[in-house]
Amino acid sequence: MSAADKVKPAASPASEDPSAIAGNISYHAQYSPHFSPLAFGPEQAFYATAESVRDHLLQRWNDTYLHFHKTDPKQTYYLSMEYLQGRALTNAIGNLGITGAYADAIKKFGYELEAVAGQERDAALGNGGLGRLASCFLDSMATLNLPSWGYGLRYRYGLFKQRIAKEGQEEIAEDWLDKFSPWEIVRHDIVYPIRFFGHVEIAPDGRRKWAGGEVLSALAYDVPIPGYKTKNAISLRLWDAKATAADFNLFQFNDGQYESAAQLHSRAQQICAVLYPGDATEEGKLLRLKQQYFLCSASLQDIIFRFKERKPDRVSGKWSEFPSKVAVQMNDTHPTLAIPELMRLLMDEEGLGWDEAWDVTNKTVAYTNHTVLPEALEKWSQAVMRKLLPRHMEIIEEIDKRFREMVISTRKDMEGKIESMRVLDNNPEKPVVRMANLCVVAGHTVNGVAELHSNILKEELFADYLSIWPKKFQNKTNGITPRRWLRFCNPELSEIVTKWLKTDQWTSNLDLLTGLRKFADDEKLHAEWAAAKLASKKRLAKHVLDVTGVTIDPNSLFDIQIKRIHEYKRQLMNILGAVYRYKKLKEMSAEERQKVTPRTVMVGGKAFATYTNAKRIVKLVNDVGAVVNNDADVNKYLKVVFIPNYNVSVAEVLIPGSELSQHISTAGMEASGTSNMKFSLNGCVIIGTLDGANVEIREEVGQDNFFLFGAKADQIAGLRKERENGLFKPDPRFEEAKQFIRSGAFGTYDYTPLLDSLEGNTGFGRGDYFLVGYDFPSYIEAQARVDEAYKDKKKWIKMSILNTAGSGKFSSDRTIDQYAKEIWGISACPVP
Ligand code: GL7
Repeated sequence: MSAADKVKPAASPASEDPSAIAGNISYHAQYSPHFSPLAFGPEQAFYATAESVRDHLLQRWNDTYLHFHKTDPKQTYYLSMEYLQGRALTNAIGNLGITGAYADAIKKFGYELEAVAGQERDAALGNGGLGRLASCFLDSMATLNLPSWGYGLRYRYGLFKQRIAKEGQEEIAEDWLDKFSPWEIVRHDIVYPIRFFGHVEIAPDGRRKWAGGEVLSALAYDVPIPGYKTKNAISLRLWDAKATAADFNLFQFNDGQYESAAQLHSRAQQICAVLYPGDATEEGKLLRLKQQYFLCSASLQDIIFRFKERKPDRVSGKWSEFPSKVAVQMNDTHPTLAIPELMRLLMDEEGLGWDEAWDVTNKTVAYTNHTVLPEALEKWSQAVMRKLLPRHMEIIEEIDKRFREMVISTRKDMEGKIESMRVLDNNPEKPVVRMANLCVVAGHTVNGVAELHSNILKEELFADYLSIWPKKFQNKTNGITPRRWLRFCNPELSEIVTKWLKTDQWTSNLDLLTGLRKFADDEKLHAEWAAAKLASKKRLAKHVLDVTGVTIDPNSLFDIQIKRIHEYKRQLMNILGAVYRYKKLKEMSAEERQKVTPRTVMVGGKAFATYTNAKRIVKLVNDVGAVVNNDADVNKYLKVVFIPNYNVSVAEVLIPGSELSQHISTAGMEASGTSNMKFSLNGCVIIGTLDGANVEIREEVGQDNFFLFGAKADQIAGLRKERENGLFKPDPRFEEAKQFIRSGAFGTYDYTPLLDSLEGNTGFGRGDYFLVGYDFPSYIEAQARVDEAYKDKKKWIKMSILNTAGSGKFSSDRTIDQYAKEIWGISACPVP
């Protein structure tokens, strides 16, 4: 007998009664064919519970689909190559308001909800902030009842799993579909042909027509996204690539040529195999471009299908209606091919002329820029584009030509700028298509993701376009969903917030948090706040012990930096600071040490597999930790821990337990950052530069509750010049920290190349391009202010409360509401 047999199975979707829910879980345990009926361990309990929750979701998903169909509102389609969904169970039952009922139901099988939820694998179909933002946006779209869907790719392997070995980071394929995902529903009825290669023909009616090449199928998988306290559930539609039976060469197979018989099948598998295939090789580049086109073509065919489905009498003459029914948002340049693809579908399939197709396309698509880093602004080889997508290349050339003509005929004064503004870069050595330029030229709106970033776009990156289209550029400061990032990940603090605000409405109206300000000095609140923080710190300490074997002290200051490892994010500055701290501790007497604020420095994040310096940084953090944590003289006062395999569910443990978090990028380089918002919301104080959303966070929480340091964005270019001219004089503390590492204090690994990147004016080191040396002294001084502030417990808790109280602006509900009103022109469409 399995544990599931304790409860009588019930096939009907569970109500909110724990016994009925338990019956439904038992039903899924026994009648879903995934596991032996004899087994009902925590893992089986998770899958059965998830399938039971899915029944609720499907009901809502269907109702929402029908409601949108009937009312035919304008709908937004969010195109993104990345979604960092994380786990879904806790979030789903939380949004549906059935957490208590499910917790009770699961107890009937002898399990705790938390343990069962902990069995779920993270869906990591993204890299970092950009992908997680897309997932927060979906949560807000559903919660605000907006008619909007997300489109993405169903990668077989998501972002790699990180393991820390002796040599540093190792990457392992993340098999999130190893068993199956209980949240996705395969839609065998939703399939579109996707062509690659081939050539352009002129059809008998004179239209241009793309023909030949290879044709694969895009098959839809829907992941229902429930809104919080609403009946609406929207769709994240993920495409998988398939070849058909007709593509299987039975003759060859019977002849023993197994591989060539299934060639197209294996090529189809490659398309959705991994997120970010390495693109050092030509094959890798081609595959990445194929992925992008696959997403764009399948999504646009589907969007047009639904446009027609909602009103079958819509005739092709009515295409001018399309932009009043459809908004397409491109999440960075990755889905730029949506532009030529929509043009192609409208002209070649639907028979529109260029001008009409262009007008429809322009009114439909908008583009969000997420970075100003030159290496992230995509450029595709014209030759590769022409080979893979010959018809699209023609369309892009025509867009480029018409743009140039428009500038010449209307803006004589801009003629000198045309070469840098145009879509094609025809440099004979390396002719490319500039995707960001294509987005700006073709889209109706371009936005940045924080005030500072949007200003940099207007004043620098896209300044020339601004003078042509002054109204095209907007700012939409990023946000995070308060459900996942406070309500569900930090139940202790949430309860306190609800209690003191006397309402739980803050969960969907985050501005209400300002109501906490008037209690910022209340001793009773302080006691409760401190107790909640300590509970979260203990949970965090347990995680650290489980994954690293290092014991950390919950009474020390928990100082965390978690994000992708990148030189511009300056984890190296953090670790140099820790090295400096360690050296000073070593030099102190035992009495002197007793006055020191004990600290646990935690760093987590993945380094891109081929990014050598980032991997060296990971190794350095681990090496420093190994020495410091085992040094009995000082390890009461300092520990340094590298948290392996940082992902969404690890963040959900780390952020609630944080007290200080580091957002210390070189000013002007971090477009926004979103974990800074999560930390601040959870009552963590930030040490940071005036970069990205830090600027706005500091404004909202108050400058006394933010540890600021470092050069400002408008100084950076000048400082780099200074370095190039040999005018920079490094601070002795900076030299001391580097020298200590060079001396071999942290082992025999050769850190010379990494440290050399901070030296010199040019060459390998790029002359400390990220200005670690320049900002180091003010960083160390800001850290000293942190140490002092932390000694005054009352002061610290007040700062913590005021961070939470000032976080209202950073709800993704606010962000999405602004997109809906100011870019998309859509309104709520709640299921009655
Ligand atoms: C990013 C930015 O680097 C990050 O600052 C921003 O918060 C995020 C969402 O807008 O987008 N851009 C980018 O390419 N990645 C990001 O995280 C990977």
